[in-house]
Parts: sequence; structure tokens; C-alpha cells
Amino acid sequence: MLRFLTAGESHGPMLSLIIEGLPANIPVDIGKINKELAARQKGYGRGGRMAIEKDQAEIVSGVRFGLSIGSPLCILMKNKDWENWLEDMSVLGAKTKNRELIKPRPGHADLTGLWKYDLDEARNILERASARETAARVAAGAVASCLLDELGIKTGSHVRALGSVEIDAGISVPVSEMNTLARASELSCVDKDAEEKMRAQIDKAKKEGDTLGGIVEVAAEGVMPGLGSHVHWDRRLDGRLAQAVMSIPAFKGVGIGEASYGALHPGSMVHDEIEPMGKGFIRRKSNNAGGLEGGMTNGERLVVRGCMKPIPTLMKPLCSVDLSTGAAVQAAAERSDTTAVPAAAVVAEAMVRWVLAQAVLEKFACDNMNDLKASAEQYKQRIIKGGFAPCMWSE
Ligand code: EPS
Repeated sequence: MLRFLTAGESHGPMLSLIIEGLPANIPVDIGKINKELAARQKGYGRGGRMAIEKDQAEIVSGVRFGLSIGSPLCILMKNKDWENWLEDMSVLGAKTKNRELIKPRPGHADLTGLWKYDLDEARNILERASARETAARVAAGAVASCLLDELGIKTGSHVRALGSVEIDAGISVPVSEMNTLARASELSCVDKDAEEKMRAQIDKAKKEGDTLGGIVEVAAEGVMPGLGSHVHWDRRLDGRLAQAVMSIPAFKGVGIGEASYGALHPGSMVHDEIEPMGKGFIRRKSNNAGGLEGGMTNGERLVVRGCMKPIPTLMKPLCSVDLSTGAAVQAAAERSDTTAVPAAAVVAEAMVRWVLAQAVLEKFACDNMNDLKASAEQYKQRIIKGGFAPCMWSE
């Protein structure tokens, strides 16, 4: 079983990641991991923290001479900001009263967290609920992509909406170009007109002490049919992708393919008709299902969208209660981002990569990359010989 754990507080010494279940002989590209970490850090609308950090992964186990060795892979990422928090985030030192959080922010984990964890102030909750943890997830997703690359599975991500601005609905970018285009944009937006409008909304929100959410899209191509399964609820890949993406801080909705279009139109306008292509291949006339039917990948492009709410730390704070006096006050405000939607696209892509790598290893359970490739190739050849293969394999 492929799994990962992360540890680390936002202003603690470092983030750590342990990945278990990775097959041997996967080329682990540290350059790729650091590139993804850098992509997560950028984005117009970020706050002061990203000017302090330069997220870098240090691989300390599980890799030898650039290849995974099948043992747990451990990555450490230092928080540069830690040196500004030495006393207030001390691991074993005496408790300080600085930076206590007693005015919980609506929309954040603060209030419920302190009830649940028996606290009188919410700093401990903020520290772990912070989206800082997503840096470790991005590293995990980058390692997963080292495996997916070997099988020809490519992913990409971009921002579809930010604030009330949406990109032109007709825009469809090939996965092979998606990250080149999106990452050349400060807002990970492939539509220049929309990008300018998004930027103006961010400027306005910042001036007003407000924050903005948005919609991100992740796509994958080269995904073989048959990942996931229809046979049980927790094996359906759409459900597992939704859980993974929904677990990103501030995400409140996930859709596969044209999810809301499908809900509002009749079946005749929604389902993706099947047609013969000749030479033993078949194709679809559309891809509203986003590459998933019956909880399984179907060989079409995989499309996952996630809706992110605005960040709950507002510089013009909302109503709250002072937990030391019970008085009505304004919620706590401290350094934060006006929006982190572009970063969230990178994080969502990491989570999709992770779930795909898990699903691949469930379908082709192997301890090393050569066996895995051979097993995937045998599966492909068996389907092609059957005479009705997906068009992704037609060349
Ligand atoms: C983040 C680090 C945080 C915020 C943001 C994301 O840094 P700090 O809290 O020190 O300013 O920039 O976190 C949140 C918006 C949040 O709600 O926690 C990061 O590394 O992505």
C-alpha cells in the first residue's frame, strides 16, 4: 500500500514527509520536487510569508544514487520563518503568552479545534491547520509523478476562476502544455483577459482587507482505463479523488468532469457517446464524465475541479468572541494571503498525482519499476488484442 504522512507546524522548525510503499528503481528527481515546491510558493495575492521561505526538499532516506530503493522515503523541508518564532514555537522551552489566538476566525479551525483539543487559545490549532502543510503534500505529489512519468501518465493544473472571474468556458488546454502556460502566469491562468480581471479583484480585495476563493482544475492524460473499481464504495476512484482534493485546506467542493453541467441537463446531453474509430479502437464524442465512469478511469482525459473558499484570515475581520472575556470582538488578524488559489492548483495536482499513483500500484502491485512497466504493458496489449481498445492507445 502506498501512503504518506506529514508532520510539522507552520512556524515550527520544519515540515517532514514520509512515503511508504514506493516501488524500487523509480528515478527520483530532486529538481522536479523543488520545481513543484517553487510553483506552490508563487501567485499574485500571496502574503509576506512566501518572501521569507524558499522551500527546498532534502531527501534523507529511501533513495540511493537517484533511485528509490523500496524503503520509506523521508523528505525534510526547513521553515525559514522558524527563526522568528524560536521562543513562541519552542519544542521543549517554557510556555510564552505571545501570539496567543483568543479571537477565533470564522471559517477557520480555531474555535472547534480548541474545544476538541482542550485548549484556552487556538495557536496550536492554527499551526497545524495552516496551509503551510501543503508544501509537504506537493513534495509527495512530485514523487508520485516520478512514478507516473515512467508509465507515460502526465498531469497539469490551472486556475479556472478567482473571485467572481471565470476563464472562457470554451478554453481547453492540452495537458502537455497546461503547466507551461499556467506557470508562466502569476495567477496560473491560461486566459490573459481573465487574468487581468482576477488581478484587479485581488488588488481591490487587498485594499478592502478581504480575501478571495476560486476554482482550480487538474487534468491527467495517458491514464490507462480500469484504475479504481465499481465493486465497492471505497474503491471508486472518483470518490477517492474527491476525498484527496477536498482535504486541501479551504476546499469546499470537488467535481469530476462537467459535474454541474451534468446535474442540470438530461442524459442525452451529458453521457459521452462511444463510436468506432476503425482498426480495433473506439473513441468518445465528448468527455463530460471527466475520464471516470463507474468509479473507474475510462482512458479519456481525467478532469478534477476543486472549489476553494476565501482564506478565513481577513485584515478587516469578521465578528467573533474574545475567549478570555466572552465579549463580542473582531476576529484575530495576522499576516496571511489575500488569495492562495494559484498555489492551491499546484496542491490539487499533487493530490491527484498521489491518488493515481496509489491506484496504479493497486492495479499492478509490484515492488519495482521494471515489473510494474511490464505488467502495465501486458494489460495494454491484452486489451488491444481484444479488438476494442481506447483511442489513447491507437498510435
Ligand atoms: C502558507 C503559509 C502561511 C500563509 C498561508 C499559506 O504563512 P503565515 O501564516 O506564516 O503567513 O501564507 O496560510 C494560510 C492562508 C492559512 O490559512 O493558514 C503556505 O506555506 O502556503
